[in-house]
Amino acid sequence: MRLDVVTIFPEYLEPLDVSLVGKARARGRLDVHVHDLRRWTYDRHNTVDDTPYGGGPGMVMKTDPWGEALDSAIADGYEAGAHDPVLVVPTPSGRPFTQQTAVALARQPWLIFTPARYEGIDRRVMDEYATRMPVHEVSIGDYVLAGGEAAVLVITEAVARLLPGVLGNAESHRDDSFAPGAMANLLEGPVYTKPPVWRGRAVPEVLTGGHHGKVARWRRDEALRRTAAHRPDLLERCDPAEFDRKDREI
Ligand code: 6GU
Repeated sequence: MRLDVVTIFPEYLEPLDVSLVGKARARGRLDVHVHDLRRWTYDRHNTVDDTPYGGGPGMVMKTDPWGEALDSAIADGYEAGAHDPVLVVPTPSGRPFTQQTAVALARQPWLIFTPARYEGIDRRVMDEYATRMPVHEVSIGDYVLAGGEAAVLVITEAVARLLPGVLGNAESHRDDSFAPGAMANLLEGPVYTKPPVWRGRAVPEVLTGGHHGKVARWRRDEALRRTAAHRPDLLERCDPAEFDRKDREI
């Protein structure tokens, strides 16, 4: 997968060299290109923003630097043999970014991120690129960040770990909170490892008993308990008949 990021803070994307995403790059699963938006400015102050038409507070990012930066990144990508770019626009006014979005983006060969600062990018930029490629405006939650760069890191990590050959164990995202399947819409319950007793606290007996059916049912019940406590809204999406069916298997 090719990733392009156009930003006025290229150094903000340095964590993409680290950890899982860094490994995905080292293994050749991810090809990351970070571009400095200010390269596409021609005045002494490298201006990327201006006052909003119609008045109001804050500044709006200008059309020309974005247009030139995106044209350049797109041309580079095509020259390198990439196909079918998808534009991912982080914005608090986007559609919610969910595990479903991550799965959909992980299937794409090429993502171009446009993290903005200030009050956002002049609308005409995305209207223009939407005529050439899919444009997904996404929000990572109901709060306001100072800019989209942190959202790019979040989205990239969620997507990269889904790419084939990136996670050590292909099974490790099967039981993820929000992964599709029997545990869909449930949060993951508690986990334990050695030693069997720590500061007088023993690991739940069922986990050391070797009965896989009982373990599965215990994990499901703990997941339900945790979901009820932390995300009661998710329980409404569960189908109790599905649990009954699973229980009969055990
Ligand atoms: Cl994607 N960007 C910004 N600036 N704020 C956000 C966000 C994105 N998602 C939630 N808040």
